[in-house]
Amino acid sequence: MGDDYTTTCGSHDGEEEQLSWTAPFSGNFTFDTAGSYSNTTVSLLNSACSGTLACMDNDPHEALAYTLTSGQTVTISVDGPSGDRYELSIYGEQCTDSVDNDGNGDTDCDDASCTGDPACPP
Ligand SMILES: [Ca+2]
Ligand SMILES: [Ca+2]
Ligand SMILES: [Ca+2]
Ligand SMILES: [Ca+2]
Repeated sequence: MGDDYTTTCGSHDGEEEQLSWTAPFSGNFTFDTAGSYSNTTVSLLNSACSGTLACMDNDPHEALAYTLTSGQTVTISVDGPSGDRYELSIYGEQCTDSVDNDGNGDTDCDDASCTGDPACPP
């Protein structure tokens, strides 16, 4: 860990943990730091870490939603006070597989995260 990246939002920049992650399907994904010990900031960067796609700093934890296409790779950065460990959950709903992928009780087009998906007529 180190503080190599400065967040573009919020006030909880600090040492960050970053990981590269590839979307398993096209959809709206949520990057959730619920359960982290300290106040966090979540950022999504492009795969080269040269640009910030999205940033969220709620109090204390974030559920940052972002739409990605299948196979798209992003870098997730979780910033917070030095020395703390962070919890990160990633979930999303694939809108056409008849499975409740994110386990929230709503499947495919019944799930709010599929609102606006081409597979789900309004
Ligand atoms: Ca930082
Ligand atoms: Ca926060
Ligand atoms: Ca599904
Ligand atoms: Ca669901």
